Amino acid sequence: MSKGNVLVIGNSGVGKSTLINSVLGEECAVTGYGTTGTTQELSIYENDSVPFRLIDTVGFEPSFRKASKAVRSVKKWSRESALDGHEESRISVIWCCVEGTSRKLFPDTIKTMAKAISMWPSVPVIAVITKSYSVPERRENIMMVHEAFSSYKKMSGRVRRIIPVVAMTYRLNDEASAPPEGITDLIEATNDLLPEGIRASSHDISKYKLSRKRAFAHSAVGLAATGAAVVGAVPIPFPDAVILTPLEVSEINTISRIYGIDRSDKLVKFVDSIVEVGTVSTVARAAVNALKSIPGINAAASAVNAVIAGSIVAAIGESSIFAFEQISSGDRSIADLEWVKSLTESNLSGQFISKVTDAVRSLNGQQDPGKIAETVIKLFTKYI
Ligand SMILES: Nc1nc2c(ncn2[C@@H]2O[C@H](COP(=O)(O)OP(=O)(O)O)[C@@H](O)[C@H]2O)c(=O)[nH]1
Ligand SMILES: [Mg+2]
Repeated sequence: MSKGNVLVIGNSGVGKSTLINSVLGEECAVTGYGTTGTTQELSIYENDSVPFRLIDTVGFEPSFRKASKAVRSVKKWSRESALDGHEESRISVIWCCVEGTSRKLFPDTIKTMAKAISMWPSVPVIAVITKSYSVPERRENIMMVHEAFSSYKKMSGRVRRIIPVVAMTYRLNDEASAPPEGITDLIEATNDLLPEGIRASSHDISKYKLSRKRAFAHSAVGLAATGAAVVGAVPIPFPDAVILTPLEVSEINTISRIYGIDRSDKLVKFVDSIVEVGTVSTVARAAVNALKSIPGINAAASAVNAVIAGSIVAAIGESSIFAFEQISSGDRSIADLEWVKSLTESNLSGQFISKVTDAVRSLNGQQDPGKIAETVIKLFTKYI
């Protein structure tokens, strides 16, 4: 398959590698061809689902001397690949990465980027604002980047889009985090800028975007389940599942943001409805009782409780992923509280206890919260 090449530039530490990982997924491969001798300055990644490679300019630094070394490496890569008979070594899009957490853009950074992109005169540019954790500051960040880039004639006409992103969940504290955001917009915008012959169909891009959202949502469930395994690890009979409420609210809100659901009173009611089902602690009690009566289970009470807590949060997370997918595709309404309640209930009954039992058995007393989360997630995940 013919592919485009996206050049990713930005100072070291700005988040290029994290961004590339987020766009392509962890299963992306480092491409082999044409990189001999340039691996210190460049790493090139791709996967089968996206019609572009990502070229990470590892050696890009604000000093123009270092940046130009990276630029030369890219040029060299293009040339050598072309000589090798690879026609697809032309740069199709450039991502200029700047950090959203810094309040001002240093002139040197912009100047170096302007010089670097002038080496590829007609290639469209997307300005990517990385680490854009603060939603209220986003608009200001976009203005700042817009102004900084407009002040360079060479750049101003070339920046087609300014996209703020969070590439990886950023944890503010136990109850609040900034989930990945902007990544699927960036994928779509980049595809739109590719030459026609290479561009993926909108159907394929939608499919890929959905798979990225699922990956982000599952990782959010993983974080929440790990937190639950920590909170739940107490040696007394399972306490009221209310102790998991803050974690669950944060988990469900995170998933709603990943699926691009607008904040509204309706969303608050929707989230409450899911949590309410989880706090009906009969679920946990039933699980504890069931586990007690099964011969051969002799894990410590705290280990069992940690598994139950992790399982409740994992089950709620899976219900939420399913629910928000249906809502974002327009198949269901956010006002349909009865539907989401029964959906959540079904994930917390029936098979729930047998899944928890399996998890307790296979963990065999291991108390590491990360391990517990990993095990219960496997049992509750439908899509993988
Ligand atoms: N939580 C979080 N951390 C990030 C994000 N982007 C970058 N980082 C962190 O910032 C640091 C530098 O990122 P890296 O991708 O290595 O930057 P590079 O030098 O441009 O490749 C690393 O510690 C990353 O974990 C993000 O979106 N979320
Ligand atoms: Mg890097």
